[in-house]
Amino acid sequence: MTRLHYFLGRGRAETTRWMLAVSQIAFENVPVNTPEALATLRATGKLPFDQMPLLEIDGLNLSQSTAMIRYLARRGDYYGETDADALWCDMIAGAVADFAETAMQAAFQPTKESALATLRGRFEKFGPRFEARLAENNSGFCVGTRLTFADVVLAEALTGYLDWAPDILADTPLLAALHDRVLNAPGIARYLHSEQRYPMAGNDYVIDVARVLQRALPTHLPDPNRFVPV
Ligand SMILES: N[C@@H](CCC(=O)N[C@@H](CS)C(=O)NCC(=O)O)C(=O)O
Repeated sequence: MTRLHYFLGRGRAETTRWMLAVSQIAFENVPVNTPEALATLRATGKLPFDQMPLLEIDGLNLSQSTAMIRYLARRGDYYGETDADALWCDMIAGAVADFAETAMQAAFQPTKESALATLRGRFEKFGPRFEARLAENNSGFCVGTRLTFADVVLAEALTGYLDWAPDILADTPLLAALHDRVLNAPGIARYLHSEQRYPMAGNDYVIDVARVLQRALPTHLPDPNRFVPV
């Protein structure tokens, strides 16, 4: 069985979940929701850098979310047709990682207003560039003429922005169409409606992460050092 070990939330495991979903690979979310569970996982020796997520698949222990999505892209033929396609997939996925980080950090911001301002600023930088790439490629996909992992991670990141700013794709119709296309891919649609899909991160998730990692909370939350060992 394919197993994905992570907190009870989307975070850095979510792109891997979308790639598993599009590849129609059944998987189990293994929740790591206590410091003890993390210590036990670390003691298995399966985390080469002591970090989550961990993906157990094909008898391998995969670390680093960017390596996971590329492994799944090669495995499922979502890396384009040519070396040039693969290069474009990597360039776009790299830009998407920079863009997605802002959505991932939004729940950790002190107010909804500050999170939204940061998200809108980041979208103004990257949104038009992704739109231009889709216009240039002119196939409805970011690379070549069929779905690649670049499309999947871009749609996942856009979902993170849309959760906060539902109007954000109003002026980028090609991006909006790509987002729809990926969300309607059979494996993705099924996953998004399944119990495996975690809700958008809120304070509960922020607190859970700090508790599991025994780290300080963002300073706007009460008693920010409550999980820091004394
Ligand atoms: N670049 C890594 C980042 C992994 C990472 O920072 N994981 C965090 C949880 S989201 C973690 O395990 N932190 C504990 C640590 O670094 O010791 C990836 O994308 O997988």
